[in-house]
Amino acid sequence: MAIQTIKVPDIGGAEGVEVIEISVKAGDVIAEGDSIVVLETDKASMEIPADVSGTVVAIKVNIGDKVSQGSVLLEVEAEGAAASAPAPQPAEPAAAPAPVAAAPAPAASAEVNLVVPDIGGAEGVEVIEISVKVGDEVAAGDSLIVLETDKASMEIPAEAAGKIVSLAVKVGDKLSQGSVIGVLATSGGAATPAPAAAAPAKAEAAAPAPAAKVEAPKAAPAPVAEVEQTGDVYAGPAVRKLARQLGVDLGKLAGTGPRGRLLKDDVRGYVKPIVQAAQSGAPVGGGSGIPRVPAVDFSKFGEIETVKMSKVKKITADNMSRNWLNVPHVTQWDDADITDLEAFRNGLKAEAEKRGSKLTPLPFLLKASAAALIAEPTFNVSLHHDGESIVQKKYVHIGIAVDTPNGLMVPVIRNVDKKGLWELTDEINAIAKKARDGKLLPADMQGGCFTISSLGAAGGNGFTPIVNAPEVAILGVSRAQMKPVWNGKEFVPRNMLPLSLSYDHRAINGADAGRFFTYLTAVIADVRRLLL
Ligand code: CAO
Repeated sequence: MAIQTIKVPDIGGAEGVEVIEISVKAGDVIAEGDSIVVLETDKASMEIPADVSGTVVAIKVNIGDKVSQGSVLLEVEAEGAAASAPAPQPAEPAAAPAPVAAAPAPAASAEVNLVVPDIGGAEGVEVIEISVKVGDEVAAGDSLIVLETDKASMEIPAEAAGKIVSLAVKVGDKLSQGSVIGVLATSGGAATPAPAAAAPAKAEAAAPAPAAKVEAPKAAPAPVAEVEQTGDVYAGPAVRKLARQLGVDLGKLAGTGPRGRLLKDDVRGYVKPIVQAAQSGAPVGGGSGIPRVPAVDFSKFGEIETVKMSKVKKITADNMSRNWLNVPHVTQWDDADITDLEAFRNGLKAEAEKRGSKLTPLPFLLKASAAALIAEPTFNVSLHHDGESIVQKKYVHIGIAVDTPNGLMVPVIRNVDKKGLWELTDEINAIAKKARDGKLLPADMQGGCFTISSLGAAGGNGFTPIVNAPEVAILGVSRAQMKPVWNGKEFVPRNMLPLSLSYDHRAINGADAGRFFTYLTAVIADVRRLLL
């Protein structure tokens, strides 16, 4: 077995830097460039990427440990290393220069160009985030923009303190060394910036150059490596730092950046309502003020096993509590007669098979719900966070609850009102598969106006679905069954679909809900009504 150690590379001469996060555990398979630990000084945080691929055998540091260049972080059984082969020496990553947006030496207070420094020779690197806006005051070391290649993302911090006068880039632009990011009016007495471009690591004696942020492909592993596959959290150092300053657990947030990357705005968006609620005098935590369920040692009563919740389950749990506590729910029940719909669907089954798809009642329910949202627009709203307005939506996007091995996911089907049954069928099948494969992107789950939670295949007569705020209503679908229905003269057997409609009583009145439900069940009972 060929064991290699991964050590702290050159981190700009910083000594005794704290380990704030360990992104891997023993047994994990890591690839070269994967983030393994995050270090933080009082000025900067930096991700240390692996310089070898393989299986983690042992973690040699703990959170809170202080490390310096050369400290051993991990032992890794190197990939593909033959059992008999001599253990290769761990590759010592070369010193990685810190990327800083360099400005020519300014006078005490002057306007200077912010330019992309040496980024390891990478050309045409995409801007994926702009962390500042015109007028912002930045300190030396504050992140200006984030660049991302297909291998790594890197933050470009300001070399000097000052005020952003103008920005010359936008998200999606492709930049290389020397590209102008914008203009900075330096503050008097600001840190003397390094000469333009190639600002080598030791730019600031006190702040270790965020060496891990630099990509020097040939000499050093990728900086600020993507953490998507190695840990729960995909975020750059500046976002992590902000989260730590505010006490936010990034594991609880869903990123809205490219490929689910967490942005500073995600952190701010999470914190803002909590602060607003606190300032308004309302008790934080949804206004519940309810005592916690006491902790119980279940092992006293028999054998137990404690299993960590997946990230999806944790997010779902938080969302459910938030929605349950914030939304005054009302649930109404009704049965829709799907005898004719089922006859129509069964008649289409052969055609569906020929198309290679499976036609269930769900696309019909999507279509009918879209029509009901248009007929009764009070259901297609969200409450504005100012507490004084209603946002009326002119589009019809509907989420479907999908049961996945990781937990409940709610991908959104867009413009349901404009799509036909086959298109919806294909889309449901594709998005449900994507959800079960764990490949949904944040954008796939955003923008819903209404949700359908179908437990029809599982069974049950009815349930009270929880509104998926900021939506204001959700339809629960239970198992259809034949029931005797009085037609005015006699009882006839009809295939009845139990539906439960939960809604936010702040946005929707019982009378609105009655109209919506009557319309919905009528359309389901006779889908020809969709043509009217
Ligand atoms: N009554 C009776 N049968 C039903 C039915 C209903 N209401 N709804 C679906 N069925 C049948 C389907 O017709 C299909 O049977 P056939 O193959 O004979 O036609 C079978 O049940 C299986 O359907 P399905 O579940 O594969 O497909 P779907 O389109 O109904 O649902 C999806 C797709 C993705 C919504 C579903 O797979 C799923 O994940 N449901 C769980 C949703 C959930 O967990 N909700 C709870 C959220 S709150 O915890």
